[in-house]
Amino acid sequence: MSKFKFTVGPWNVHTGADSYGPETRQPISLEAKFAKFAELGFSAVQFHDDDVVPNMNDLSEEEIKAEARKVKAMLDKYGLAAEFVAPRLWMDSHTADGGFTSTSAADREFAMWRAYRSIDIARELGCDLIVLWLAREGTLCAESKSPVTATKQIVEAINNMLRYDDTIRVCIEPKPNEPIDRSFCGTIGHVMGVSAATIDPKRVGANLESAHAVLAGLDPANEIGFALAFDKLFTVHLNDQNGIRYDQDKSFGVENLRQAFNQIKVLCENRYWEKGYVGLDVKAMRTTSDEDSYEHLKNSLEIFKALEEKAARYNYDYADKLIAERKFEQLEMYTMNLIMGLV
Ligand code: XUL
Ligand code: MN
Repeated sequence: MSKFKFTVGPWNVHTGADSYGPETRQPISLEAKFAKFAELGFSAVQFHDDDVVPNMNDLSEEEIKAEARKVKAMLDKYGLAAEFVAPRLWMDSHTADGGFTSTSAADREFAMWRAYRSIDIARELGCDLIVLWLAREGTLCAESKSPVTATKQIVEAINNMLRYDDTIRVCIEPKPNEPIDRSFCGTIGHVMGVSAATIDPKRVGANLESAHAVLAGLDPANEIGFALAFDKLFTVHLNDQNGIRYDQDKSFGVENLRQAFNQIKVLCENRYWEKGYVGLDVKAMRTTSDEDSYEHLKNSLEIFKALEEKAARYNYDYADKLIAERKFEQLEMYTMNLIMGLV
């Protein structure tokens, strides 16, 4: 039995299209996804604003809330909670140059409108968390934006959200690049700086995604630890990534098992299960068939739980003794043996 509660987004079951080719699988309805998520043992669902209300740009504020209530009823039917809502500030023509840091004032206003509506939707779904994956808050042309102005714009956008709702929490999911060349807020360290500069730092935290840390050349477990040290790890997106390439969203643990183990180890040592959900931001390979649309989720859960069991068996007395004697070769081999199933 895992101590953790797991979440997933509708985008984690997708049709297989990528930048170079069309769909390879049939689309699946939101309700069918909910049914399967519940069957697989997920406790909650993560959403983009337009996963909940697809045509939201064309609707009034009241109509958006009414649509969100329908999705809430569907969640209730399957015993699922909503974990967070994230404004999708990268698909719309208004966000071609980003949202909060766009060079167009009208587009910055649109981004705030979507952020406020995301809060409204979160409230209707019964959750208090907004995730900001700042997809295009950076540059393609380095000279197109001032990094000082842009950083202040991000802080101000978050302040506006905190003012709009007294109890909502906001967390940034940092990523160093892709789709933009240079991000303004690429690591957990950046997020902590932005958080500290807001009007209510306690309500502004981080969502660490394993693959994004790897893309930044950093260790995901240390990034998780850095946020935990400030009590700012509001959620996680666990997955895996083969080095500094395009964002791969591989199943958790399939590239680097030791790195995956250490993410779980730091989460367990800090009783993260009392603080937040474990989100699995994983995607199926393009070659996956329709009938295997959920295999990557099952695999990620299975690997997580197997590593959690190993973390629970970690012999801290033995490890402490080795650390005191600086016998790090032995400590490393003990850890490897545990992961390999030899102890
Ligand atoms: C992008 C990414 C997104 C966010 C949600 O790399 O991870 O799926 O997690 O907006
Ligand atoms: Mn993510």
